[in-house]
Amino acid sequence: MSINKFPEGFGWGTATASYQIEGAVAQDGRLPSIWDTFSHTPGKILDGTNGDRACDHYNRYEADVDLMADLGATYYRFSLAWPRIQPDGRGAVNPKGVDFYKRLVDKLRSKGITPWATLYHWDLPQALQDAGGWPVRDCAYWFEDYAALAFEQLRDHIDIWTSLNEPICSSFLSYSLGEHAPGWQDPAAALRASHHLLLGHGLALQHWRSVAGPNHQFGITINLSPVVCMGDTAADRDAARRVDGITNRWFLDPVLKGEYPADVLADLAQFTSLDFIQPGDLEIIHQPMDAFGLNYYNRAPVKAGGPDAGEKWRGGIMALGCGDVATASQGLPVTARGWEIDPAGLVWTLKWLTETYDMPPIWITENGSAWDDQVGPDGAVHDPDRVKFLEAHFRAARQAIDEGVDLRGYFPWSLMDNFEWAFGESSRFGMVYIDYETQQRIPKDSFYFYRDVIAAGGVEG
Ligand code: IFM
Repeated sequence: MSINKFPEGFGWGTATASYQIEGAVAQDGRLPSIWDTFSHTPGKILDGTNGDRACDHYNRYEADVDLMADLGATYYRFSLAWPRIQPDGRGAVNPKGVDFYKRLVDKLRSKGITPWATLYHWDLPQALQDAGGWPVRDCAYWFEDYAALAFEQLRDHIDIWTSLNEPICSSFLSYSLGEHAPGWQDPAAALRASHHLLLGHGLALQHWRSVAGPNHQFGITINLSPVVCMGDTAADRDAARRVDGITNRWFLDPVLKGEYPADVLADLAQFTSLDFIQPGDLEIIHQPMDAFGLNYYNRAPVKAGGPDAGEKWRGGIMALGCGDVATASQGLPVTARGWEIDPAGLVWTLKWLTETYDMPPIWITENGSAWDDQVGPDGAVHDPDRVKFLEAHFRAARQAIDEGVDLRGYFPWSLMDNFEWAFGESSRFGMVYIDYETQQRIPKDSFYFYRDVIAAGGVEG
């Protein structure tokens, strides 16, 4: 069988995030983030774990980079921990926190791996939450200061900088659904948080661009759940429009077009004041970008619900105006998390983005699946479902390139099992198995599969 190769120079990488892997929460001057507080609150994390130890990557980063090198990865996407770099969220830098990232990046570079930094993957310093958190406008400006400080410290080490990871999660899931830190259930606050996150993104990029060198690249990562309308009535179509509006277009349109979607603004105005959107904000949010990070896991099949609808779409709580929408199913196989496996949705999403927006080059900054992995009697971890998942999605990505998408790289989530937020250590997404007690790392079959794909430059087909 011949190899269907990706373009020359395609970026094969892996991805992680600070709170999910670093552990060492009290080491070298780091102070608590909202996730330390939240995960230590009884009942918030499914298996009662927290990020105190996670993968102890802070102390084991060299071995982890060696694993990446063994994989043949050419990129590593990780996030900077705000409470390590600026422990109080404001004020002086913590040199020891910065030094950790310098050591990490030096090690990456020594292995020929390009570092890709995310500034904010949800670990807001607790001190800033105590001062109001993302629902207050000041938070966007605290973020700008942090962005400036981190860039000043690490600009010679890191070329690719993205502002936010998945702003829908750090707003709606965190301040409305209450599933993520800080666990609020206040939809209006969540909406304000979403705007301030986007404003923070714009301020950060504006600042970075003004001081950048020719080597620097800037962008954002947004997760998309393309909506599939599972009914054929006008009510079904309207439900799909509303869900698509609040989950996808609410984040994409300001960043890529400099405007909020008019239909969503009209929906929201029925429920809450929109006066947090101030004159000039959208111009700030709409910054030129060098890279767009897409996180894709699945699509969102929905239909109109009504009072007797079974499970209401999560947006009913997450965001205003979708309380009557019902979750549906496309009847596809699902992962251990119950997420539909939908590689065709990846092709659709990449093409839709390309056709709808004036896109910078796209990178898949996350895509992956959780399974109930176990170490077998042979000491290995066989994860055929993850292998199949990855293979199907790599093919989908290749197809999208053939169909005209400017896709530059692919970072499966995740390098290794890690602290999976509200699911704790119980949900495993890694290509490397972590024994949390011993901290042993065991590459799974999917690791070796991915290694072969990277070495071959593509998948068989
Ligand atoms: O683990 C998360 C990651 O932090 C953000 N994107 C989705 C992943 C799987 O839930």
